[in-house]
Amino acid sequence: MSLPGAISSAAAMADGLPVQIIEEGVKEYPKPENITFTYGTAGVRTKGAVLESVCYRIALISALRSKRLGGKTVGLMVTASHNPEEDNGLKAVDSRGEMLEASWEAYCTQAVNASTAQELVSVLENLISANKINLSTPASVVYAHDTRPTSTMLIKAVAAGLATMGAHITDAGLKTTPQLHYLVKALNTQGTEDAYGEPTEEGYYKKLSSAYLKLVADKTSATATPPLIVDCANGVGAPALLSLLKHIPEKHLTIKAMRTDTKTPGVLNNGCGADYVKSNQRLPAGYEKDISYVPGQWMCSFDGDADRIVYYYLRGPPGQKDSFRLLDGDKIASLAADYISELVKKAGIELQVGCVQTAYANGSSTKYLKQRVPVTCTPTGVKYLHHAAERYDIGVYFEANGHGTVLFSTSAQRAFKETSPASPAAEDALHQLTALAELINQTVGDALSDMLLVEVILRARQWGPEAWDGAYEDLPNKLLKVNVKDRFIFKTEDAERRLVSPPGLQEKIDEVVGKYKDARSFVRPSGTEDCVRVYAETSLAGELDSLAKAVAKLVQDSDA
Ligand code: 16G
Ligand code: MG
Repeated sequence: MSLPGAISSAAAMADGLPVQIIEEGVKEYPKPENITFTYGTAGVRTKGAVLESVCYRIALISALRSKRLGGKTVGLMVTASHNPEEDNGLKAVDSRGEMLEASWEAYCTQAVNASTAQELVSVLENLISANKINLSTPASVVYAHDTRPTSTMLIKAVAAGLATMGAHITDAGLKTTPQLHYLVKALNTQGTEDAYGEPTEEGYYKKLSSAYLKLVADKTSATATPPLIVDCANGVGAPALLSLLKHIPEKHLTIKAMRTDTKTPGVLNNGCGADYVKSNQRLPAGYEKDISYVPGQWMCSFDGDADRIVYYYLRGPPGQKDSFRLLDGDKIASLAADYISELVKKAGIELQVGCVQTAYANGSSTKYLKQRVPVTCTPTGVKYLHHAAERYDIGVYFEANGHGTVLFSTSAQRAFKETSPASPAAEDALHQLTALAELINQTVGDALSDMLLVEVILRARQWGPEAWDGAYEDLPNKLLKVNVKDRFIFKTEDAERRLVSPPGLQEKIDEVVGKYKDARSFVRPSGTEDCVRVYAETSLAGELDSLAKAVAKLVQDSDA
């Protein structure tokens, strides 16, 4: 902490905000001119080099958030996920380990854009009075960062902001995003009957591995030979995976970790990682020569902060046309929802298992799921999916990009433990459900925990790649980016499936889509990049390009 005179006691703040120290902080971490930041679906995300002022200011807000929640611990994660290495970002985590309460996002945006210290103080004062925050309540914040080179400098600004507010701080160091979410929840439930786990990184590995070992102990492995090849995106998922594996005997999980270089500049997410594989629908660059391919070999990719995972395999030798097969977030959701709803039936308990997707979910996956469980569609962004999933007793949610998890309500978890089983099969199902609720990171999508979940189900089903892949055939689909003058004029309704603005554009899109057989297309502004995204899906592969281009052209023309 380099700021002089930082106060260490919350009580000293009873009379109001430490205005003088905030002024010094704003001077030490000046807001770059000519940049407008937005706190959106994934917090603030942009070039790491310009983010110190954002980190200092969001830290102030986090301390207020903790005070608002009666001193519970909240979290801050420094990461830009799957973005290029020079990007970075900051995301706030609420006390139950979920995303920051949406109504606070606007205050974050105002605070990071305030041009003077006075303006910043008045944003904070508005927040304090609108939320009736008692400044003398203590604050507690835990923060962590990924492997990006700018992370070290940015966590210093975070620490300075927290010190300004006299918050109790825990520097969790290098962590995956889901580990930070886990820590927040574990810290706040420690010592209660809902204790989520030991609030340490080691506690996280112990929780996941012991649940996994309970679930696979008596199963022979469908994936152990050949080993599962894991692309760690050269990010924080690499050390985390290696630490997790220390808790799991090799006979229960054999892994070959690839793209684990967290030191060489420029390699993070570069030609590898879940986003690269999903967007390009191909193997990580260089795999053709780096892996010795064995038929039936499973592969998966994490993203840069290890909160996404996609699986894939090859139907023929690497490089051969059409041999690459992707098993994305939709396929994982289908695998999990199908398996879990079956277990619930076997257990003989009355619980509603549901699935939550976004408009990006492949139409075939939605059809497959609807034949098994109720399905809800929400706008893009984890916070929407997460809250919709909470409405089911057991809510499976996944975005097609591989971010997702399963939420078990308190009553569901109680039912697993308290129901008297009617048969040995029902008893086994109840034990499995109990262990699954421990295995799955219920705070947020988690590549490590999701990977173990997939392994458990594949072993239970004794499935190889084709069997899982065969659940349904993805409809051909395409995603295009269109650069426009102002993406904020594009406004959507019906979970982003229809545009309400610019006027008349949706009708034109409907007309174009109507010309193709069983086709679907929608347009939405990106929440993380300055562009509009066009999604198109057709039943006939040969028609896909033409539909996607036609809709993209309509968007371009509307911007003229
Ligand atoms: C963020 C979201 C992710 C979403 C993506 C869409 C969180 C934690 N992350 O990465 O869920 O899929 O944005 O990006 O909510 P887009 O708005 O640029 O298409
Ligand atoms: Mg991520």
